[in-house]
Amino acid sequence: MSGGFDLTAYLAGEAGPIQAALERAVHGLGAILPPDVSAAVAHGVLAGGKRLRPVLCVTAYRACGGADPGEAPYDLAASLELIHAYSLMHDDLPCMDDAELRRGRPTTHRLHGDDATIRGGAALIAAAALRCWDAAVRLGCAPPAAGHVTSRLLSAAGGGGMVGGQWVDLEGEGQSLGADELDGLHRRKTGALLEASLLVGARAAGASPAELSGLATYGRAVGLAFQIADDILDATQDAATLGKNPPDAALEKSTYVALYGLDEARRRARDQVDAAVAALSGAGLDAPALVTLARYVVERQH
Ligand code: GRG
Repeated sequence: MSGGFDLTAYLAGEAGPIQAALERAVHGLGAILPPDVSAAVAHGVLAGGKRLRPVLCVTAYRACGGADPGEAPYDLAASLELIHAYSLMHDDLPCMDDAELRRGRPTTHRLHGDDATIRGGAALIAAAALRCWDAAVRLGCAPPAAGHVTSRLLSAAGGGGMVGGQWVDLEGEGQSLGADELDGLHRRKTGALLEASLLVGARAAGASPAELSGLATYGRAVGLAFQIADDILDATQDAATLGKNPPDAALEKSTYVALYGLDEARRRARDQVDAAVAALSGAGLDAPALVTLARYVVERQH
């Protein structure tokens, strides 16, 4: 419990409908993909994860007045997690981080092979876009608005966002990046999709320009806080607790802990959380779930 808002109960309440939406998506793909690719997709999407992106999406949807009680908000939110799942499946491949463990389990390619993982990940990108568009229309968005919602998702996933950030990250291995370079890399690699999670939900709810701008500022600050917290966890916890292997140090990646030290990194993460919360109130958004989620992002243990 934090600030009177019970985040644990909130997340537990969201877990079921989010999982059901992800199962609908995986089931839909199962009907069109070969069995080995389908099995890789099922593992990559359904086997664990905090579901932070879909939670941000449905929470922003409601904070901006969205009131559809059915499956559509969760199908919209699932589109963010499908992009996230593909990115982790591909990130763990031997040609990228060559990881053996993710979410406490063997990575998708270790279980289902590189080929099925590459193909399944690629299929998830288009599936996410289709699901996002379809859910936005079911939520009452006219085609131009549904197009805006979907382009928000895809621009965050693409070269100007996550893919571009990943490329800079891989190029930067073995080099020591400065503060601006590190911020820029993580804004694209991690921050863009977190920000898009909020804006996709908000836009589908017909948010005002002030709400969109407040949520964008919140999302950028939470994205940075999330990454700093990730680096702190990576530097302070073992692979079994983290459920992830290898650590960033083994990949010679630049991190906020290496740049600032642990104490200063923690202080910067808290500053970002304060900035995120201030952006919500500045936009007139009364959203205790988002305030508590911002704190959770830096206090989490995995
Ligand atoms: C072709 C260059 C190129 C890129 C392809 C692989 C890829 C696209 C992008 C990788 C992006 C990536 C791995 C970003 C890291 C995001 C991140 C911090 C993941 C961990 O997020 P959590 O903690 O994970 O939300 P869970 O397991 O809870 O879902």
